[in-house]
Amino acid sequence: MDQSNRYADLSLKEDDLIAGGKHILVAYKMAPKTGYGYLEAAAHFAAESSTGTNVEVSTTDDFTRSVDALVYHIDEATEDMRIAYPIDLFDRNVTDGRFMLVSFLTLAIGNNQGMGDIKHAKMIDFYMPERVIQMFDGPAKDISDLWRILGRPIKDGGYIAGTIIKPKLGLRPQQFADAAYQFWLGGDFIKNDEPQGNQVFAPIKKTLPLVYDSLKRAQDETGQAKLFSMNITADDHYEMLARADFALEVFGPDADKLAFLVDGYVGGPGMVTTARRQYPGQYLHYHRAGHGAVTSPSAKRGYTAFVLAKMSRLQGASGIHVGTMGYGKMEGEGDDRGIAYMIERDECQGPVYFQKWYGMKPTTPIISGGMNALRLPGFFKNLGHGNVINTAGGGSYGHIDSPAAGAVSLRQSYECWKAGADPIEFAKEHKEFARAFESFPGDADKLFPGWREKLGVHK
Ligand code: CAP
Ligand code: MG
Repeated sequence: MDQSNRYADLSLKEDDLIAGGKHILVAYKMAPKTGYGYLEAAAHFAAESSTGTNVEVSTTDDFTRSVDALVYHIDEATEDMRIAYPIDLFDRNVTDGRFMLVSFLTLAIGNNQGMGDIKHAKMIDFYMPERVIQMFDGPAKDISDLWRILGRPIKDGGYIAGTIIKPKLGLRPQQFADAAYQFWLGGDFIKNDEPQGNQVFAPIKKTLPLVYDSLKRAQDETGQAKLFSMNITADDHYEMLARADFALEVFGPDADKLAFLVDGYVGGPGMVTTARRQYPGQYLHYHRAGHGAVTSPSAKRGYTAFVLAKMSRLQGASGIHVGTMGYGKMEGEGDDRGIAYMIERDECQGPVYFQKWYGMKPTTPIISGGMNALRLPGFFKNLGHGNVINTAGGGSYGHIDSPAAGAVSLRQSYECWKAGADPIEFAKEHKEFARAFESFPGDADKLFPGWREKLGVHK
């Protein structure tokens, strides 16, 4: 049934919709199945994403039609399809009237992801009007809170050298705590790896007190504050709280140095909001493991990594992994810098929409995935700044001298970029950075050909 006379209005102007402030706008890359007209399929998509189904129903009245989602732009050649969703369509909390991300997803990326007349559709951007921005939680803590704890300027406080306890799984409590101590002797920030939790060989109740002891010893040894991002991911809301409450009790007077990590993609919006609302005093670290299933450029459905990161800021992630923009081991490219800009700035142009955040706290770009001291200078050059958290697992625990040397090499890499220095020349004056060349010779050969001769290193 062609519903384009109801669920499409190509006369609507995007600027008017934005000025009106009454619609959430969503841009998709959409293609219909063979045999379906583009506008017909788009209108059905909008129907199914708002008030309709595949047939007219007798219970529809004029009010219903007033909250129809409307296709307002199509370009079949580029698969560009945009829908205006009246903001009253979306579910609101009975407790405090706020918006909930799950409702945005249920409508904008819900049944429309499996319709018989749609070949594929992927959300590439969305626009939230000011009133909606006001009605999402947004971050409670941001990177300035971490810089303050680290004794840095709370504006442009710079690079936070981090790691992930490796191996990913298989360390018993004392070994885990020792690995943490070793890194903290040189670095700032340690996270659980995304699957690390309460495994039987490393129960949180044994491991965490040892980790806190490592943190205190490293602080005493270095005279610097240290940070730990603890994974509280769990299916059960109360299990999450049990983990978080225990951790806060263990860290006691150092509880501000404890961030909470959630595997937000596999855990879903509810888990992120649980952490954000139950623990507003803690930095909320959003790990996105699994996101590639829908965000990968090879996926024609779902939404992009850009959309995922933008949604996380609305939900209140203090920081989210944004990839390594082609410099690390995960999928990504230089233009992904736009993901970082969208979550850290107060206004930014996305792939389709210019978004203002009206003072909502920024979400920190967290850079992780195959990074080491050799890969960072190129990364910083591409991004244009170093106000990020970088977590390098292999890049720290794979350093041939020690995890602490790995951490120092990461920080030296940032200093090298900031000084605009030539990495080879910089390495001649900075041992840990120089030893990163020998630690990761494959990267060194690729990034700095002839490095051995220049640094006097023989096989
Ligand atoms: C990195 C990492 C990160 C992923 C996340 C891992 O370890 O801990 O979880 O890179 O990817 O488990 O692989 P390494 P993203 O530093 O040893 O590579 O940040 O793109 O979500
Ligand atoms: Mg990991």
